[in-house]
Amino acid sequence: MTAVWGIVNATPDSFSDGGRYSDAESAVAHGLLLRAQGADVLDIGGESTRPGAERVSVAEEQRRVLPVIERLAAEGIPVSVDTLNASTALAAVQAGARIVNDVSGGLADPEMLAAVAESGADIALGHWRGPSSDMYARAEYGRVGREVAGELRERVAAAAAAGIAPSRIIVDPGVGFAKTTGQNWDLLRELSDVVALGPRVLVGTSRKRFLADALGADADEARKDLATAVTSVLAARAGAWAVRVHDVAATRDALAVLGAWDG
Ligand code: PMM
Repeated sequence: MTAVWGIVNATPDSFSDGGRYSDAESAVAHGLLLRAQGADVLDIGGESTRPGAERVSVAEEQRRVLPVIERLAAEGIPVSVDTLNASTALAAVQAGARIVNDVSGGLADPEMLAAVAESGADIALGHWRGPSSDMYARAEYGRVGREVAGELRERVAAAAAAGIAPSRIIVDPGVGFAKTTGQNWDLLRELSDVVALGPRVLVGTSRKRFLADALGADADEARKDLATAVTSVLAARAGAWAVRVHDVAATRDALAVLGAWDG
């Protein structure tokens, strides 16, 4: 059965409900809800990597994510930390995270791969060609699946060279990162190139802009979540080991239907 990673944003106001909870408390409550809905892993992030998003300081990132990781990990829940920073990755593992989710595949912080090797955590290496601010300038591909797989192969080799055991490595094609809408669909269609690399494959399509482009400009969050459940099932069918989503309940249902179909 394909694993489901539930997205927990430890960012201010993400789940604000009139100030009744502090930001950390509402992120923990949201994580517990996603776990109850069937998330296998909770992915905690304190900095948005979306196009045009502002960077936050490493100290602020850690202030946001560490208390949330500590509380969710203490519940026995497998937790990953979504970060580009080696020092945040190390502190997160000390707080109980078992996986480091680096959308840059270790490229953003030169210390990242060595830090993860030392920590003993698993690592998800994303396909990335540079910061979100100008990533579309780098969206040039011949055959996107083959090129993404080739660049991920280099990141896997770098991770192994840094001392991370191959069994601890996960690869992610980086849907939406330095890819146009058409290239994202081509990449998903060619996911077998990434699956053929060997490591477990994680795919994140949740609420991304290319889905809205398929649905129409007026698509709201609920419609994008339904579309995400569909792409997550298709990714599972194409060999993904895990999908990273906001709406865990819908994706769990969709994967259960796929499981029934497959018998
Ligand atoms: N996408 C985002 C953030 N983190 N991590 C992985 N492994 N894969 C992704 O595709 C990915 C990610 C950006 O989306 P968000 O802002 O909705 O979380």
